[in-house]
Amino acid sequence: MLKEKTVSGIAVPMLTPFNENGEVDLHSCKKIIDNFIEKNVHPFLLGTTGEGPSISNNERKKLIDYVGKNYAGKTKIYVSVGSNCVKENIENAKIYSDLGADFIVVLLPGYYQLTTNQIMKYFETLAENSPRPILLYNIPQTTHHSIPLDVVEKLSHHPNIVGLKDSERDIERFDKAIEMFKDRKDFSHMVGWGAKSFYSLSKGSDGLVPSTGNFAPGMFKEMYDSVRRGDLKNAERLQLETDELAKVYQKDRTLGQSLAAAKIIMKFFDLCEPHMLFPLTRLTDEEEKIIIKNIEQLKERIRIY
Ligand code: ELE
Repeated sequence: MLKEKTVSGIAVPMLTPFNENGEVDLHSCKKIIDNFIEKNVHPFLLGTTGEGPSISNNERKKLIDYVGKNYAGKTKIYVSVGSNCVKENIENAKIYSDLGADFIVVLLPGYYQLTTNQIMKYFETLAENSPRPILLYNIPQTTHHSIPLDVVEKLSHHPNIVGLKDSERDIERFDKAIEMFKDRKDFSHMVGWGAKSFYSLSKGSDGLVPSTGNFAPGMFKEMYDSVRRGDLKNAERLQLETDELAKVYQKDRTLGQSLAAAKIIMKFFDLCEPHMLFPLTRLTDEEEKIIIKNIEQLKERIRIY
């Protein structure tokens, strides 16, 4: 039986809000997810942007339980698994599915160098054991492995594998993958590279996973809708504007520092406090002030929504 295409649109890799004790702050989760739902985008929990790998198992379950209980059926809930222990990933895929996840987004274990066959077998094992469909998550920046596209192609025919979320910053790879999957009715290409959102959508990608969507979800939804209806000019304008927003927290920062900076912007929009989970830490007061100043200035020129 042919799978149907189930993954498209905008899934925002949600920054996880914490209180000062490092516990997940559910009150802020509500504000963030209500805003997503208002803008018609979906939450993607426990990803790279969400400090997923730093969060304890109990806190992860608390978050998914809350989101499942309050939002299942109202939005599509994506949740990442990505420990180096395969057994734990299988268990978590089951637990998260029971708690309300619609899709399990699977990272590669990054500790040992894996062969192509091991990568293949790993994803097949997860797909066979996950009660919910899985997406392959390619992010060599953190897992130190790139999932080869011919492996993705083979896996794409598995009945429980519905898409690729690609965050590898390699434009040739993007071109090849989009060409490979754009006409497939049963497998999705999701873009984990904010700066290439418009480019990829206009070539045939199915959707976006942009970190800037945490505080500007409506702008990405409008970009997506604009491409779908052929208004490329408007979509391109939104790309340029969201690029400017991304620069405020990403330019000249490590990935971890950029997440701390993004939380300052979240605070500016009253969406959450800027607490980070150790080993990531907050920025200095001086840096925080500069970010606020920059975002205030941008807000004069760009409608952020
Ligand atoms: C993506 C990229 C987002 C996000 C996750 C994600 O957090 O798990 O360019 O910042 O939008 O991997 O990191 O890229 P930008 O999937």
